[in-house]
Amino acid sequence: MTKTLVIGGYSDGDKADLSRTFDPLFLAGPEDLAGLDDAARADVTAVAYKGHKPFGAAQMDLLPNLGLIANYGVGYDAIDVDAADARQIKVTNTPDVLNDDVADIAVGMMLCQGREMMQASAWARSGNWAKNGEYRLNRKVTGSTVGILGLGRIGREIANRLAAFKMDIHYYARSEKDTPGWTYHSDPVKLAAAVDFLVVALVGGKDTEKFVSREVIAAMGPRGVLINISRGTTVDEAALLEALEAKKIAGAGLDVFLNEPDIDPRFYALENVVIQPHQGSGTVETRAAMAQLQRDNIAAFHAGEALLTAVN
Ligand code: 8YV
Repeated sequence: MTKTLVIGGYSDGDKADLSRTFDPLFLAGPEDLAGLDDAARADVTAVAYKGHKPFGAAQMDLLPNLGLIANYGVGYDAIDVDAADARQIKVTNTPDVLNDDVADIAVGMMLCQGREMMQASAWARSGNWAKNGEYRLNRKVTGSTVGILGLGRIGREIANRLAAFKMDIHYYARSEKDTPGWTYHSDPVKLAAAVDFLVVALVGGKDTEKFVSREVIAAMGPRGVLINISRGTTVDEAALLEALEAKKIAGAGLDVFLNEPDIDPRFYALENVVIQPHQGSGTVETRAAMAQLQRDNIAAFHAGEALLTAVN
């Protein structure tokens, strides 16, 4: 009775690594749990979870001997931690190892958005550079004012990078931090009104749903650019699409969306949006570190040792 149920889309390398240490049973998604017979489900003591589909009470109740859900990712909003607590199931995640990559993507999207790098590349690739002359002038990024919503581990990495871009750094967090030279705002609407770039680095989940509200988006104004590397749920996406389409804000750089990967097709028509396919942590190095941390948590659980990065 020490089977590890591995749920989600893992690479062949990850699957081989999991198979070396554990006795895995692979499933594509939580919806496949119902297809397992009672005996197979009773064998499962740990779940290695990857993905963003909900894993809640209904799924947990299908696994009567489950003791651990080890999430592949820092954000564990897909997992109902209250339901896990009620069943004495431990949850772990993979914090810190991905901070650099996610921060890099946030800064990259700011540069791409301001400097129109996607459009400029397409324009050069068209072969008409000589005929059309210089690409149109665009927007300076260095020296802008930036607002970071959520100054957690990833938010700080973003702010540190932008400090090197000589930016005036403002932030919202639940409480003021020891950040000499950075300006704290307790009100996200006032933060949005004070900055050129608004970067969302909040945790996902119910508490932050539509935190970037219609009012916050309106406060950004016509020069405002929204960058989101957190979760699609943190932004009122209907309000964002309306503001982008009506050019009430200047643009956006988005790595995360509601209903991803089936994102709202209205985004495709917007030239002022840089779209990334939720690839913030998607480097070979970081995904290997995330997978290792997930395996280390599972190994600690099976050995009865302290979990490395426990959530509950
Ligand atoms: C995903 C992420 O986990 O860590 C997070 O919270 O959003 C990502 O790193 C990754 O895309 C795997 O699903």
